[in-house]
Amino acid sequence: MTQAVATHAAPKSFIRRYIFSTDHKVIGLQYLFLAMVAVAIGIVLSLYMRLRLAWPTERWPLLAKLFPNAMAGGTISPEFYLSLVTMHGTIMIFFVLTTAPLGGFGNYFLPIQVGAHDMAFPVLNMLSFWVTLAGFLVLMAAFFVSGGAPISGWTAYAPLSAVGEIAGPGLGMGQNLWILSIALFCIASLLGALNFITTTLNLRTKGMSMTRLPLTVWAWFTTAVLALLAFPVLLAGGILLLLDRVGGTSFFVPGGLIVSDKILPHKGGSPLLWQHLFWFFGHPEVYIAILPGMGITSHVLSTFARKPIFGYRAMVAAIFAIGLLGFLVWGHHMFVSGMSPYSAIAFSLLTLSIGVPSAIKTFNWLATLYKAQIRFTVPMLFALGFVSIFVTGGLSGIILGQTSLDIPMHDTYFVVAHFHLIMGVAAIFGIFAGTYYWFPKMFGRMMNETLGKLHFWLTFIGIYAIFIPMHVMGIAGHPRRYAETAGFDFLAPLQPLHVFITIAALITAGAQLLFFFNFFWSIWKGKKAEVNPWRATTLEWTIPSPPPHDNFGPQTPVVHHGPYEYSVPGAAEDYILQTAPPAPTKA
Ligand code: HEM
Ligand SMILES: [Cu+2]
Repeated sequence: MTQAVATHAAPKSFIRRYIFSTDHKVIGLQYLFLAMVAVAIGIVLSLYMRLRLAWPTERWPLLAKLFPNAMAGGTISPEFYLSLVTMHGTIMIFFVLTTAPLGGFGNYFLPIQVGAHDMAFPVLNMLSFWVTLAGFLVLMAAFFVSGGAPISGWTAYAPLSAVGEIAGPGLGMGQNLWILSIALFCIASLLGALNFITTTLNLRTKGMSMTRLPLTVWAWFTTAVLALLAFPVLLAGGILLLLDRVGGTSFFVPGGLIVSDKILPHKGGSPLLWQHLFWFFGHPEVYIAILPGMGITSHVLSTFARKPIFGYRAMVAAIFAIGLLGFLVWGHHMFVSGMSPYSAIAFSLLTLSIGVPSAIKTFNWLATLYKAQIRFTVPMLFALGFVSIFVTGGLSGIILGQTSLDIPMHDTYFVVAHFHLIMGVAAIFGIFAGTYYWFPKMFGRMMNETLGKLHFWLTFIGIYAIFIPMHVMGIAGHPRRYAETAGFDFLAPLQPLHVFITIAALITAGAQLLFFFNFFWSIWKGKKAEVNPWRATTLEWTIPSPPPHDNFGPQTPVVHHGPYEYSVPGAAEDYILQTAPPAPTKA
């Protein structure tokens, strides 16, 4: 039996259809395109940094054209380097890793995968995209105001971020814009999170019990819960920081602080308070970035291994455990802040305990692959790459989670290597897996496999070439956020590694052009996609590619099967759609 529902007709005008659309699919694509613009800018900024690190005395008149003020004379000053670090980190974390996996794929596919016609609150959904875009534009504006972009890093540690331009370039208007941008982003993410949670709980179609949800939906749902609990803390912190800067308050600035020979008028605030607020958000944020990637990886591995995901319930429990524990470990970013060793032990133990659900997930991914007839498609390669990078990045996490090891390693390149692998690149691989997997559904055409495979191998090898040497540099004591090492004799022998990393980064970044080309070329010229090109089981593969405005038409689908019924003994084919009629019960 199918259920009839009241649906609204597709809007006619171009503006209502593609610009101010309330259709979750259009909004999902808007988020994806925003993330693509953001990642391109983020990569360019990282290459500027890499060039400076490899060849510190070189002039770059051509590159200076993009930043005529900041790069007057064609060189990157240490201050401008810090602006680049700040903007690169902020863009990547917020506008790429939060925007694409949750805002992009979550919006597009969560309603379809639960069998709904749209999100629970379509207008809020539209608003959340436009507020995100406003946040992005405000952040970009920081490059163009007097003083330029802030230099306080993506963590905006006080008092540097709190006392205004007296403390350095970019800390005037640039820092204000940064705070405003992040505040907008927080508001948008809250609106989005409400939608994801309500849609998952209330709009599931008939037969779609919680245990029949694809693991992607579980991942987006958990991520939304994290977003709902974490972003308000950052928002509050941001407002207090702004008040310290413009309202004369002293939340984060200690009394008697002297900057540039002047005693500041602030009294009795605590810089550590900012660190607590920031990381109470910041650690869950790294899970907000990576959990959707875990969901996509589970989904894609099962599809192309042609086997049910191993331990479905354990996978759901592990996602929840990671989400919950993620709120209890923020102190591991503050081991050197003078905290009591007793709290450090608690934070350390809790941090290491996240290894348990992470290991469960990894074990189940490998068990899913065990004795499988794997189809090495491009999305599958990226999902396998995700597992590889997640494990590599996780291993250095076990090292940094221990106070005794973190204290010497803190703020070195070891940390840069760790977080880029576990959060940055793993999440990016999840995004790539999702893009190659769902492209046929979103655009009705296939991406080119050969180009995709070339893109995968260049990126996979390139990423390791960039980030493995950084571990070595960190152990040798190379500090992070330093534009150059001249004057530190013990770092001189590391310079060839810097050159090696920069060349690897240039090649890896170049390889991303293959992806962009493949993406846009395939939208218009790719081979036409069938309804279900991967022979997959979940609801999005039962409707046309691309799906019509109201997804399922006037009827909602009825679900009779779990999400990963691959290679079921006795079945006619090696997959069973979730909507296939129920198996006849034996008499
Ligand atoms: C081609 C790939 C990338 C390269 C070559 C690259 C390079 C860099 C460099 C050179 C730094 C500055 C290190 C320092 O001086 O401390 C940095 C910092 C950072 N990157 Fe990346 N990056 C890449 C991708 C990403 C991605 C995908 C993310 C997403 C999470 C990311 C997030 C960050 C963050 C959060 C920081 C720290 C900013 C701060 O210290 O405030 N990066 N990256
Ligand atoms: Cu953390």
